[in-house]
Amino acid sequence: MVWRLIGHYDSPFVRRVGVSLEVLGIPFERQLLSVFSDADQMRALNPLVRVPALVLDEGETLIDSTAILDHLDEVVGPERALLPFRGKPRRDALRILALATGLGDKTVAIAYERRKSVDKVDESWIDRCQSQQDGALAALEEGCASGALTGPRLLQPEITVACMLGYVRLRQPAALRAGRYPALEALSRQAEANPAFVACRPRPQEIGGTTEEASRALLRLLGDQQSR
Ligand SMILES: N[C@@H](CCC(=O)N[C@@H](CS)C(=O)NCC(=O)O)C(=O)O
Repeated sequence: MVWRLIGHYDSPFVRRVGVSLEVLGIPFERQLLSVFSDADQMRALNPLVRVPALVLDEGETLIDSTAILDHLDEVVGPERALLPFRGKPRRDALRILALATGLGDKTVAIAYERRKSVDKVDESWIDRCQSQQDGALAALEEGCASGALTGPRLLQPEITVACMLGYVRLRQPAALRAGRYPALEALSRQAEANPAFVACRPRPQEIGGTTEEASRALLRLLGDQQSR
């Protein structure tokens, strides 16, 4: 039985697992469950009712993208692993991942806050999340500009940063004003053209809204300036 990745690719956490599976050449299928409309089925897979989850062939289910990626690296071994095995390269990679996943967390938090009715939305909370996003983006831009993210292979830091940037552009494009983060924009452009990323583009039904809204959102994710 082939492994089953649970979740939509509009989630950057699901997408980074999908891209990693593609990069490593591990076959998998996907089950499009929503944490909102399929909450009961999701709870059976993950008591936290969150995506991603990865169901292995023995029926064991892994939850949380970091734990799933750790397993993939263990399966393929240190030569092909997407994270350096030890020492300073590993610590540096983990710092980039912390900044990138934190950026994703803050963007998800803002998206969920905006799901509330307008009179309940806490703008001061959103401001705080946005300043945290700005801090993470500035640090990632610095790391990327200094060559920390431009190795010859697509590794976990590049995969995760690019997935998070795509998600920010999808749900909160104003946070990534054109020209502000040139090194990150270049990384994202290059990653989105990679076959592993192309294979893990969210389809309209994974983005939501009307077909036209979803198509515009996908163009935004891919870096198209006109569709903002
Ligand atoms: N730390 C988790 C974060 C996953 C996450 O935030 N997933 C979101 C979708 S992007 C989710 O399932 N949200 C539902 C919820 O938290 O209620 C991971 O890396 O897997």
